[in-house]
Amino acid sequence: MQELSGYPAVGKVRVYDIEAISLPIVYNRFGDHDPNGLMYVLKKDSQRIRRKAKALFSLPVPQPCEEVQPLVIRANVGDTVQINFENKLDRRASIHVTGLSYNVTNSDGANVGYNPDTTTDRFISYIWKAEKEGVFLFSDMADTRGSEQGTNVHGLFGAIIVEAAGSYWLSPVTGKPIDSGLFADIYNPARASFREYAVFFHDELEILNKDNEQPVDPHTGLQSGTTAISYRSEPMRNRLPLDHHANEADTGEDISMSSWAYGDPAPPVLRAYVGDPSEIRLIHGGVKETHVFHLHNHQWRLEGGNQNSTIIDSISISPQECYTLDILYGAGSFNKMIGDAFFHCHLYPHFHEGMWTLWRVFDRLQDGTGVYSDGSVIQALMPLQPPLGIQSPQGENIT
Ligand SMILES: [Cu+2]
Repeated sequence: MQELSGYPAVGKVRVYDIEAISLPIVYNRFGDHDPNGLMYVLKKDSQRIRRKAKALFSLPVPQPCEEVQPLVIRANVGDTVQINFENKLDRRASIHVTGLSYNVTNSDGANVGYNPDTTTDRFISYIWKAEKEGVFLFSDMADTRGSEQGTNVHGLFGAIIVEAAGSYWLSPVTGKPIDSGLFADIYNPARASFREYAVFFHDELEILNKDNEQPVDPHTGLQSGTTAISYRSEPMRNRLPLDHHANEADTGEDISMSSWAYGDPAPPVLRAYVGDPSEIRLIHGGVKETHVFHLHNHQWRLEGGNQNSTIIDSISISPQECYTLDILYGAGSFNKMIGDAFFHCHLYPHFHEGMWTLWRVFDRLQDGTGVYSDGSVIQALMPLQPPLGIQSPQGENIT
């Protein structure tokens, strides 16, 4: 008799060709940047993104490149993940995953004790087993220093998200399958579809302003640090000088963080239609400080899926930790809020130094033809659909 409770997760081998590259990373439209940025990128995207990033960096005020973002790849429970890693840096590098199973003698991405050295200055393959759902950080273990000489502060980290067996993931903008990306719409024949948002916290960056100088806070005249979400940062030091009423400083959250007044913040804005089931995959990519992720208007259970678990709206996250936040009642929460909900690090210096952005909840269809009040185009957002069974909308078989 068939064991119904033990539905087999029939996995497949997913192959990702990943490079580590160096490029300038621009953290916001004000030109704050790390000239020595590092990132993991899919090989097929590498040259295009690097070219675009360099062109935008060479503008009089360097501008961010949308595609420069921490690499997020996905797999399903039961899959084997093969990482073909090509190191394009002039230093040894690796990819070490935290939380998935692998053979420590060939896939650790580290050089530890008597184990074989699985860092590389050229090429190496790693095999990971996706055995449980969740979000898992990967990072460079060839250089573990947290200083500016190390690789972490310059951005060399990413994540793999393991979905339920049988899931597939589509672009929220185009509805087409994607190979990587911070945001995805997740479909599964046996589950409700949901919006998925990877959010990386990252701290104590090595940032120069548009004039290649250490940024200074206009209020204090002191040097200003920079904290980031997903390679972007919106420090208040840049917004304050835009205020037309300097003597009536907009210090309240309702104005100082308003996109009506100042435009959207640099870190990626999460987007949904009201009521969309939503999961935030929160990742601490840095190695220095603990942060407190706080999301306005929404809550989740400390232990997702456990009806007795405490309901919270903030969570402390330490370096290298990851959490899945399964948002109760979906986007807009029980009160069906529409508009922008802030989220930020609740340590106020970090908040002030750029660690905040928005979750934008729409109440009507955005098909790419709408415009905001300043005339900028509202990017399309595909409505979540019921799952389509074993084929994606493009007709591909899903396993
Ligand atoms: Cu913080």
